Amino acid sequence: MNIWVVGAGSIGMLLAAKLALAGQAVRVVTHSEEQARAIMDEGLRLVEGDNEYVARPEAIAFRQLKRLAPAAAQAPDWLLLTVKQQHLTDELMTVLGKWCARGTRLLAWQNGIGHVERLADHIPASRLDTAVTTEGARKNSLNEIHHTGFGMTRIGCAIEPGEAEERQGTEQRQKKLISALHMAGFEVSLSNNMREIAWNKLLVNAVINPLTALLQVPNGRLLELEPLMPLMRSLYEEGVEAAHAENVRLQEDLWEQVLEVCRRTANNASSMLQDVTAGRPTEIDWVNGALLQAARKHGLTLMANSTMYRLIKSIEAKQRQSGE
Ligand code: KPL
Repeated sequence: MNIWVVGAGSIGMLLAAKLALAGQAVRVVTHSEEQARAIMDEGLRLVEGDNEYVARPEAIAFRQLKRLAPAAAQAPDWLLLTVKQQHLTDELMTVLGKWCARGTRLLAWQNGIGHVERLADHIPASRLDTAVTTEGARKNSLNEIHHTGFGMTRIGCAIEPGEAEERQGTEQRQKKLISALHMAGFEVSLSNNMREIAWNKLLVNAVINPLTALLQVPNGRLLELEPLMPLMRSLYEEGVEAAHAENVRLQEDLWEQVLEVCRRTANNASSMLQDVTAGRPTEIDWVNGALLQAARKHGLTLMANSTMYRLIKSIEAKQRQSGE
């Protein structure tokens, strides 16, 4: 299969490396030309347990991709969109939309919520899928990725397909991608309720991500800080309130799952901690910020989530000021 991975951050590099090692034709679309060159010249290194592998995907910078005229003959089967929410610009979505008009399907891997609505302005809804994953990875350099925790991934249509015929064609293509992901060593299943799955994961991220970023600790340490537990619980319960107001059904054992993710990914630096450490903007607007926005529509106030939001926004502002 011909697969393009757009966004060479931790999840993008992990997917590109493992799919290429499993024999798929992979092209990575990077932000910088420097990163594309590093991958082309030296390959994409994957560290997994005690093993190290070198994958050889093709790499191209977004600036070059923009210059290519989309042609059906070269259109990939899949675009795996792995940029963070803050990098989902109109320009990027417009370029990807042109490829999707040639028959390509797009699978969006963003954390949080809100991206489906933005993508649907550029990509036909019938070609748009979303993924929710708990894979853990850390980018060590421009061309080295460390697979820090094996997780699970659910994929499915971003918006439920209408016609039965369309549904069948879609499912066949999704199953083909799932089989490629299985061969690459990922645990993946198909879902027909991605909105619900995204919200369930959102509540996990709304507890773990801001707290790990503020306290500068890996996920597992949250469970060892006794004074923190009531705050974790408040963040979670406010999330439940917002989800119910939005008519989203949550898994009954979701609180247990929050704790389980901390245990299972104990040594992981959450994506928000990685962003803060690197001085990058975070995904707070699409995680706790998205909860606040949903709550506002129903006249709800989420005190704990609002405090997390303001603290992370303040860190971002401070980093911007010291970078000026
Ligand atoms: O999704 C994650 C993230 O870091 O964004 C978790 C599940 C918290 C794993 O680190």
